[in-house]
Amino acid sequence: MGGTVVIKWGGGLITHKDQLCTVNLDVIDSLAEACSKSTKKLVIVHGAGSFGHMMAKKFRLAEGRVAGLKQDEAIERVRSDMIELNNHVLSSLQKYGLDAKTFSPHLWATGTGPSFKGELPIFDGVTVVYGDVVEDSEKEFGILSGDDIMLRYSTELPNVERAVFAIGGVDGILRVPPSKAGPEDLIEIWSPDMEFEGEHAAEIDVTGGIGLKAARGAMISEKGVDVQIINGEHPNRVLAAIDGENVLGTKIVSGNC
Ligand code: IP8
Repeated sequence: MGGTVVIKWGGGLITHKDQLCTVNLDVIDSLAEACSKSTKKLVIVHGAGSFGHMMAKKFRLAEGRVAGLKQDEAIERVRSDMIELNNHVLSSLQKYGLDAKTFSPHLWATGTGPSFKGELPIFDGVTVVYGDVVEDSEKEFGILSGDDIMLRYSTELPNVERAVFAIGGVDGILRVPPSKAGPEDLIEIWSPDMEFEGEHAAEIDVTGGIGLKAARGAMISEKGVDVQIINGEHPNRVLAAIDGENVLGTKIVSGNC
């Protein structure tokens, strides 16, 4: 067994983002199968997609308590929808023979953003966590993105070899929005001093889209951990990225090297 690899399964990859609570089981199975072929110790962080963002947006959950909105019901709904999505992830991992255990963040994490609090749970087999609605000492509650969870796991666990962000629909960070991009627009090595015109579906997405992944990726790489963003629809790329082989995608470098 090699070192640890922390991998994000993007919410837009594992769900159909524009239809409430619709899961993409084929993609989940192909990701689980790819993960089962690696000998690395894995931490899997999955996003929310249509299981979290739509309700969170409607009830303004990322802002914390807002008077006049039925937010308590919405919090329970999003948490239970996320457990449902996580159950799909876990069953698929088990189907491919992986011993996996989930730690729901609302039970161990508080606060949002890169310095959220809580001791990071870890399991001997595959550790699974996800973006969630968590308590917050100032706002009462908020949305903790899987991208922030990626940051802390990738930089605080010992022996992390690399962090991989598997996303849907694109091969990595593109110079121009995906709708206008050709293959030549893929940025193969990105650092924070390079501009790109990311498309962020702010009308659906309550966290940060590709911009947040790039920002957290840069913070991870600053600590000396390799970071790659890849298209998770290609299982061969997922396995190659986990194993540290050369693969089509965007490598993130901190800018200090
Ligand atoms: O999709 C968001 O997590 P992300 C979590 O990883 C919720 O940014 C509940 C919207």
